[in-house]
Amino acid sequence: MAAAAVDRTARAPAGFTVIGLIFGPPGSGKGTQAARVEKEFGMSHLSTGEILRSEVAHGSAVGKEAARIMAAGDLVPDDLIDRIVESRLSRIDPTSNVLLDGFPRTTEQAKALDAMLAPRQVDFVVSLDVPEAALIDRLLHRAAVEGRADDTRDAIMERMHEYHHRTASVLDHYREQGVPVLEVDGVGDVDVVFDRVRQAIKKLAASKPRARGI
Ligand code: B4P
Repeated sequence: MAAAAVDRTARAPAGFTVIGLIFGPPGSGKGTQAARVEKEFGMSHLSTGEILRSEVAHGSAVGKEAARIMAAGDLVPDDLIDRIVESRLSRIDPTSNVLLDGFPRTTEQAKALDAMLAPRQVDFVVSLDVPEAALIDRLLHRAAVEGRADDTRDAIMERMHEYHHRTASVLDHYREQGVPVLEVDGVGDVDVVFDRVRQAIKKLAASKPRARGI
């Protein structure tokens, strides 16, 4: 029996002009830089961390499930986050450029995103590089200023562990697919780091036809 044909044109994410990811360990400045990239390149910014924190603040069913996991510094389950991202992507204007921040964080999530975007692929990954000691200092500083539930010393150490064991390998997934990974030094003043990010994206856009929509 012939397999049912899949109408890929019906999947909104495949229509996006450019799809970029901002990637890095906890505290590397993904959210900080994503806000600037969004403004500079007119991209729709989707942060899974922000979505989860908003669900927690609203006391939704998702928030109740995620709150304890996030406070411990663990990653929320892949199937939950995949459903959130798929639903949010389907609500974005398909002619937009999209910047995903904090997703994917596991190879399984990366494969789920591949399926959501097929037959397209991610166009680029910006990877922020910051030494662990500086990451811990930044997060402890944020703890003192904002009091975020997952910025306790124990939760920070668990987040670093999860990053090394489950998230770092996501970059290999994209390198194996030939997706450009733009490695950016994330140490220095926020504006200095952003200048590096901007130059890296502009250089890519000038050389890769698929990234010219930015
Ligand atoms: P996120 O919200 O993604 O948080 P993050 O990794 O800590 O922060 P980010 O790298 O964006 O750093 P920021 O700009 O804020 O995730 C939080 C949690 O949500 C995860 O631990 C997990 O539990 C859950 N989650 C999210 N996505 C998930 C997924 N896909 N799967 C499963 N679970 C998921 O910067 C950090 C601090 O540094 C700030 O105080 C900032 O002001 C400062 N800073 C930034 N740039 C700086 C610079 N250049 N110099 C000095 N300080 C700087």
